[in-house]
Formats: sequence, structure tokens, C-alpha cells
Amino acid sequence: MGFSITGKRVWVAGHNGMVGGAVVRRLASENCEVLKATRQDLDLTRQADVEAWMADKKPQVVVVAAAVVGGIHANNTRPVDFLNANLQIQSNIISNAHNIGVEKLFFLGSSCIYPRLAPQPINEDSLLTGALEPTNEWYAIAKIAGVKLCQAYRRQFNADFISAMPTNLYGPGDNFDLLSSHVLPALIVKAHNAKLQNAQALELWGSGKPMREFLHVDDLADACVFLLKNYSGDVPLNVGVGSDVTIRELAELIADVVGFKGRFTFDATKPDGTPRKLLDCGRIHGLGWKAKIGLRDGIARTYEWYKANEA
Ligand code: GFB
Repeated sequence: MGFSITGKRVWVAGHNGMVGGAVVRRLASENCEVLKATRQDLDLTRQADVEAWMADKKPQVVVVAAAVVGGIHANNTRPVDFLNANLQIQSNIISNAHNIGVEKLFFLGSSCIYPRLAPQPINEDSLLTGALEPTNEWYAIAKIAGVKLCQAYRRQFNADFISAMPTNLYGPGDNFDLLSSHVLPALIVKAHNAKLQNAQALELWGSGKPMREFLHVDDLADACVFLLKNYSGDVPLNVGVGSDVTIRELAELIADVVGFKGRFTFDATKPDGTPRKLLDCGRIHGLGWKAKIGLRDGIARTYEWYKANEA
């Protein structure tokens, strides 16, 4: 028997972000009331404010899509933001969700919370079996604490709080700022600008050799609604596409979509990060969910969004 969100008040915390925005779009086809709080309405790092807002709005379902996120450089250089703000935001929301009797809560972990050298593809059981990747350990520690807090509420109070571990996400609403973004939006911007300027070369950070798996955020939003309805377990479930590419291959694909015909150079002063983090999605596939958006198609859609909204 699944969980029903029909007629329920569903709070998407972080609805202005890429993930929250996608979840709101996906919930539009469900028969539920979507609650949102803007940054002006509510500072999620302030416990008393979160308590008061939740007591007033009485969400029955909560999707925790609010977090400080960023690419390898932002993670590596702003450790306080990634550790402290994320701990505050998630703990305020999760603990108050229990206090007001929220029926179901969905928390987002991340594939970077697995050990740096976990066996590939990474199974959910790899969590906490080895050392973390140093460039994102602050974010990873916060996310591990969030996953554990959901498990703790389930164990002590039987709360139906679940977590998912998405792989690297991209899509409309992404951050396209070159210093703080993830690789995929950064390379869309770089390829777009290089094409416009007739540049001969485009610079990649690191060696181009690390491998990454990319999931379109609309697929993640679909998985979120699927799991809300169909999953009530302790294990945080991996959500990915099942295959990965090298950063160089990603750059070639993006260059092809954008129409940049020059060559690539490599900035060895920038970190590579973890060598590979391909997720084993056997568990979520077993429940009946699979990603639908292919990488080339997803990049093309994201490039269209970028040109219409950001370029
Ligand atoms: O996406 P990204 O910033 O983060 O970088 P992670 C992925 C790879 O792309 C790294 C390379 O090897 C980068 O060196 N890269 C090449 C670039 N060119 C660029 C560029 O122009 N910009 C960026 N940003 N990268 C993050 C974690 O790790 O993954 C977060 O820091 C989070 O915690 C996220 O979990 C999903 O994949 O290395």
C-alpha cells in the first residue's frame, strides 16, 4: 500500500532552487496543495522562524530541497556555508516536521557523501565505509547528518522520513556562475561564449579524466514524487541514470550541442575531485522507477533554457 499525497498540503522547502523548482513543476500534475515560502517570508537557518511558519501552514508532506549547493570550487573554498548552513536548514525542518506531525518527509542526500574510493557502481551499503573526497567533505558531512537524522526519527518515533541520493544534477534553473557552478552548466556557458567570440579554445578545470553521472532535474523530481508514494524505508535510495562519461566527453557533447568547434585546454591548478561516482540504481529500479531523459537531450533542453533566461 502506497502513501497518498492527494488533497495534502505539500511544502517544497527551497522552491526557488533548481531542485525545488522542478519538484513544484512535477507536483502541478498531482492533486495536492503546494506550499512555498520565499526567502523574505522565512529564513530557514532560524529555528524559531521555521517553527512558527510550519505551525501556521501545517504541511502534511515536506520535500527538503533547500540547501547551500555548488560545484567543486565553491565546496572547496566556502566550508562554513556548506557545513553550517546546511546543518541548520535541514535540522530545523526535519525536527519541526516531527514536532507538528508531518506524515511524510523527503530529504535529499547526494552521491558525494559516499567514500571517495567506493567500489563502482556505488551501492547504498557503501555509506560510511571509507574516507570522503576532501573537496566536498563539508557538504558531505552535512548531508550525511541529514540522512542520519531521518533514519533516527524513523527508528525512535516511527516517522515516515525518507532520503534519496541523487547523482550530479543539471537542468533549467541551474546556477550558471562560472566560479560557483557545477561542471555541466559551467561548460554550457564557456562553450556558448567561446562560440560567440570565435575563440579557438575552451578551458576545462583539472585533467578532464574524472567520470561523472548526470541526472536531469526533472527526472529527479519525478523520482521524488514516486518515492513519496511508493517508498517507506530506512535506506537512502540512489537516483541516477546508470552510466557516466569523462569530463572531456561531457565537454565534447556540450560543444557539439552548442556548436563550438575549437579545442580544449586543461587548467591543472584546479582540482579533479573524486575520480568516479557512478551510482548503482538497482534498488530504485526494483521498485519500478527509471530515469527517462538522455544526456544529449537534457543538455539541449538546458542550453535552450540558458539562452532564454540567462545568456
Ligand atoms: O561539477 P563539479 O564542480 O563537482 O566538477 P564534483 C566536476 C568535475 O568537472 C571536476 C571538472 O573534475 C572539475 O574539475 N571541471 C572541468 C569543472 N571544468 C570545470 C568548470 O568549468 N567548472 C566546474 N565546476 N568543474 C560536486 C561536489 O563535486 O558534486 C558537491 O563538490 C556536489 O558536493 C556535487 O555533491 C554533486 O562532481 O566534483
